[in-house]
Amino acid sequence: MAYETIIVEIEDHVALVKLNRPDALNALNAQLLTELADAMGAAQKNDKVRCIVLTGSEKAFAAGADIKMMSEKSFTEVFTEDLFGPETAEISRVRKPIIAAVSGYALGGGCELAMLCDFIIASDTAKFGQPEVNLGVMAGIGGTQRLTRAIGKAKAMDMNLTGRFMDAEEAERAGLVSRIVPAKKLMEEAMAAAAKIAEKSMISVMAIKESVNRSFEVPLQEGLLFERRLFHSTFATEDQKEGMAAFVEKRTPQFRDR
Ligand code: CO8
Repeated sequence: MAYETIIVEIEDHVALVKLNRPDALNALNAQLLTELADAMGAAQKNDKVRCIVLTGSEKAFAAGADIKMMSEKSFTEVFTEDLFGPETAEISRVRKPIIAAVSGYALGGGCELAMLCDFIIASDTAKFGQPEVNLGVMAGIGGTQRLTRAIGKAKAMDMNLTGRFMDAEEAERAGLVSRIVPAKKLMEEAMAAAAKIAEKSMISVMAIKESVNRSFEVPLQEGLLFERRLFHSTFATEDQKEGMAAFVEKRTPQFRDR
């Protein structure tokens, strides 16, 4: 598929996916989400890709779902086409890690898209918000669900009910982002984090992603059992033998994803 609203570059083992609707501050429309889901699916299938970085522009990661596209839609339309449901579900099924590198606005669907990723590295200019309430609607891709799990009820209610923005420092304090870096260093930091992940055994990496995500779906004892069994299963891999041998022999492990 040829893309018009995103740019994909594969550098070493990292797929860098850049949202590219500068005139609309990367607002998410049907075309962009279809292309993004396609690119994520392709990255999942591409054996060269071991980690994905999703980013926007310096001014905006994404300023939300495209309000102009949605403004005339009826309930029947959004319900029957399940607006944004299939594409976002496809992105959430990607098993390789996805890092969101967020600069500027990450609002509404933009904040939700960042939360669909596995962790967020934010520039010091990042602003997060769920301002849908100002439009007479509400969040629809996780702004009341993933955000609540990430930052707790008090702040999630505050963000969703008042529509206020949260700066990078507050977002880091609240647990929404994993690190803040100066705007100029954002891509360098995100690509370095991706390169570090790309050095690991993909089996460990995918199992870790699956296990952390499982913690949101099941009670603690079930999650701990799931985690322990996955841990046990890593002992069936060559990479476990290699990783532990390398530690004992004081050398760098050579993982082969086996
Ligand atoms: N949709 C469409 N166009 C947008 C959007 C958007 N979300 N955000 C910005 N744009 C456009 C503007 O209309 C403008 O275009 P034009 O030049 O043609 O008028 C251009 O981008 C630049 O924007 P501004 O001139 O407004 O730039 P400012 O720097 O003055 O302001 C803001 C930046 C504060 C980010 C401002 O643009 C803004 O408030 N944007 C809207 C933010 C918003 O409300 N986001 C939530 C959208 S609703 C949503 O995300 C729902 C998600 C759930 C979907 C669920 C489906 C299941």
